[in-house]
Parts: sequence; C-alpha cells; structure tokens
Amino acid sequence: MSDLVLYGYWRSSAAYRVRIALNLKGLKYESRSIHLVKNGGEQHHQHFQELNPNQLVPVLVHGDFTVNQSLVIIDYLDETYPERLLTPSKGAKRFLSRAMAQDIVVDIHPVNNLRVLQYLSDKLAIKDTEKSAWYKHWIEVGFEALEKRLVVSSREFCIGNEVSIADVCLVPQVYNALRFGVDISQFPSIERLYNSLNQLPAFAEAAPELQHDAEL
Ligand SMILES: N[C@@H](CCC(=O)N[C@@H](CS)C(=O)NCC(=O)O)C(=O)O
Repeated sequence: MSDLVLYGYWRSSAAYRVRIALNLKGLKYESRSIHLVKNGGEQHHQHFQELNPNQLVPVLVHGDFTVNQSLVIIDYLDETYPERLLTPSKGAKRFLSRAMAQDIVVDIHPVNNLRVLQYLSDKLAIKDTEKSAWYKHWIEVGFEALEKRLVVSSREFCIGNEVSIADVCLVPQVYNALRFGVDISQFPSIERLYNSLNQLPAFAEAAPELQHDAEL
C-alpha cells in the first residue's frame, strides 16, 4: 500500500489534475473517494472536514502531512519527488506555465464549481437552462483567452515541447467543458492539445471514467 493517499472524486476536475500529476511522476497512490453528491455530499461530512475545512476535494495525505489545493499539492509533489518537475525550476517557462495553470484553476474553474451551481439552483432558483448558459459562458470567456495564448506558446505541449503544469490543468478543464456541451472546435489549439495529451498514458489513465468510483 502506498503512503500517498488522494481523497478525490472521479468527476472532480481538481482531483483529476492531481491524478495526472501523480501518473506523470510515476507515483503510486491510494485513491479514496469522497462522493460530492450522495448523502448530502460527503465533502461536508465531519470526517472530511477534519482533513479540509473548505469541504472541497482534492486532499493529499502523505504520512502525517495533509495538504489541499490541487496546485499546491502538485508543488508539494514536485518538491518531494523532483525527478520529473511539472513546474520548470527556472526561466520564462516556469512563470508562463504557472500563469496558464492559474488562468484555468483560479479564473475559470471556481465560478463553475458544484457549490456555486447548487447555489444558483437552490437559493437563486435559476433554471437549468440558465445554469448551463452560465457554465458555458465562463468557460468560453476563459477559453477564448487561453486559445490566444496557446497559439503563441504551444508546440507539442501548452508551453513548448515539455509537459508542464499547464497541460495538467488543461485536460480536466476541457473534460468539464465537453461534459457541459461546449463546442471546443471553436478553440483549435485547445482541441488539438486535448486530443494529443489524452494519447499519453499518464493522462489517459487519469480519466474520470477509469476511476474506481466512476458511475457510468
Ligand atoms: N482550488 C481548489 C478547488 C477545489 C474544488 O473546487 N473542488 C471541487 C471539485 S472539482 C469540490 O470539491 N466541490 C465540492 C463542492 O462544491 O461542494 C483546488 O484546486 O483544489
């Protein structure tokens, strides 16, 4: 049994990022599922709140160390297992890859998170069609900008020819976009990278549908 434990959920794009990172680094880990919907959402249960009072997955436990926030978890993995760095250690690529990762993680993802969507439906009585419009709108705003950046920065990967934290964040966000019916052919670089990255085993094996808690 590995001493790395990832608390996540098959459809959580933030947990998906960490799964890709762990796979790219060739690290074995134990995956524990926190069902975000069943039983009122297990992220709200006491035992999980003790791991993360924010009530969000993912959480990584490594021995007696517990950390949340997917980008910070990936930083921790880079520092602890530096053999294959996902954030380049120096130079422009270091900063460009982090900025692109944050464009996704900080600016696109949070407004479409489950608890935001639940608030729109449950408290503001927004109709499902309006909720989908909200979801698509914020992804498309983010993807338009991302596409412009990728036209300049991408080659085989988001930033040049080395896989980085930007690729790790891109694939789960595109997965979400497709799930909510966004036409990604509007964004040719994003579409190309999504398809080619998914050919790599580290990305393919992290896919939501292949996780032990997937409900298909
Ligand atoms: N910034 C956090 C975001 C974590 C997050 O939003 N996780 C979502 C799943 S992708 C979640 O647990 N949602 C549960 C909820 O909204 O109640 C990270 O990158 O780890």
